[in-house]
Amino acid sequence: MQNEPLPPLSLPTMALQPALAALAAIGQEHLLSFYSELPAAQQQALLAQVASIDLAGLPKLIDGYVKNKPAAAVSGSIDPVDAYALSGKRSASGAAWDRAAARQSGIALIGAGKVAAFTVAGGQGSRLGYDGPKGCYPAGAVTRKPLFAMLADWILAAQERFGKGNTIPWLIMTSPGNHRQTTEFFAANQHFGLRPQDVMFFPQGQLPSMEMGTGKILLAGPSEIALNPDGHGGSIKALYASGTTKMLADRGIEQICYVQVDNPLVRVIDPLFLGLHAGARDSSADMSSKFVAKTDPAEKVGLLCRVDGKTAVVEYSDAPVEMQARRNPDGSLVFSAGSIAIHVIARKFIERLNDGSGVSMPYHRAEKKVAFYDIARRTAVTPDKNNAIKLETFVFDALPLAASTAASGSITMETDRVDEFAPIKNADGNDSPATCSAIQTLRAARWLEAAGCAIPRKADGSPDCVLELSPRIAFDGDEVRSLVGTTLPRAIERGAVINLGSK
Ligand code: UD2
Repeated sequence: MQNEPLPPLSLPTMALQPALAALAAIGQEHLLSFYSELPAAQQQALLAQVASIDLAGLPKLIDGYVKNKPAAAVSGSIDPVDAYALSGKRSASGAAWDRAAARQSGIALIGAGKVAAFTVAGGQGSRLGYDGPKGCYPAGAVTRKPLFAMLADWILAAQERFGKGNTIPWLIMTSPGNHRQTTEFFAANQHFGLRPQDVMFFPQGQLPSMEMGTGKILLAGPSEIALNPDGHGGSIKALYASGTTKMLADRGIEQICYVQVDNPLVRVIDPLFLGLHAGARDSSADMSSKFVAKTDPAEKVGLLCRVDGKTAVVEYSDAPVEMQARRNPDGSLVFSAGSIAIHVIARKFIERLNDGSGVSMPYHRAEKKVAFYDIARRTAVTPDKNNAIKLETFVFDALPLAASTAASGSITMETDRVDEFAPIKNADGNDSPATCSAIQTLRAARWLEAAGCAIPRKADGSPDCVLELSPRIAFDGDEVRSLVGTTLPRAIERGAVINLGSK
């Protein structure tokens, strides 16, 4: 657990002879081919990398995922989830649910200091092509605020409204590759208004990239093993191993609000979602999820469903096409719960998954182009086709490990796409900075219009302006209603570019 200033990451290390013996036992001794030629510091760093790999578990991994492809993940019965739908009804039974009561329960949890925010920010962001941690990317439609600043605003907004003097800690999972840059960015930006002691960084684990076919671990250079972050599922282990869950327990924090770094619209701390997850008669679900309704069966998001009676996310590539296309009589999709990677996770659930009782997350295999150092030719190679297998774990694979009764295991809540989902994944096209800005504007325009503010619209119906509305000014559409005509304008001019509410 680290606040600032940050020392370099200290890794456990290993002596040469035991490292060589352990590697030779599993046919990976080539990793030390250049050891004797390296300066002492690089020798030590290389041995530390070796020590970070679970060598004993590697042969099983290579056999199951590299030399062979695991069988398709989905088997058993698959049913739609019984969601808390936006309509105010449960999707399976049609029974009404009490939005206001759930929200009040969530507010009480925040006010009692039982809630932390958590952002997974260890990914490599390779699709965006941005040179730096993705959270540093300028995403504000008007202000160009970085993603981290926009997420911080949501935390501050919740703290200001519901904290009752308690601060909300923000946990940030980095990866060894972006840890230093991330922490320096926070320090340089005064932690975006949060108290430095409330922002806690910890790096996720890494897994080696392995040559396709052989399972040989690749070298990235003579003194460096090709390692990749172990996926956002690595957060389940890293939260515990870093001492973060212990710190949370010491602070009396029970719930962890999990969000991704790439979605600046996400209501990081959502009283309603918290209340549904944990508010009922002091009992808490283990891990809960938000979703948006899919309208296009081909949309590439995981599908929240019940697999053999347990909540799970089935990746779009693993779900039968026919199943994804099935429609209800009213035309809506039967399997419509598109996972947008927003969860609340009980601290006790993370502790249980790490209690040594052998629960483990499955790995997912991806064939990738990985630059490597050719040992025989002593040269760096940039492949032009897939040459390696990367393995990752996914956080949503913890869902089926939750208790199986709906109440204590997992609840699923629908949210509005424009209200809460505008991820930045690609440089252009879908899920790009341009679509993210457009959705920020659209959401502000909708909320303002519903509150009686005049919004100029283009012929195609889209807002003819650029708007960015800080959550610190308005947490939701209801708050906008009370502010139009005072803090917020009654009308927006055609073509205007307005930052509504910088703080
Ligand atoms: C994820 C989901 C997808 C949908 C979508 C919503 C998977 C496989 N798919 O897609 O179903 O919910 O998000 O936006 O998850 N990260 C780490 N460490 C890693 C890898 C990723 O911290 O080793 C973080 C990353 O920084 C980001 C988040 O996890 O905040 C998502 O990663 P991604 O961009 O790889 O996920 P994506 O777009 O494939």
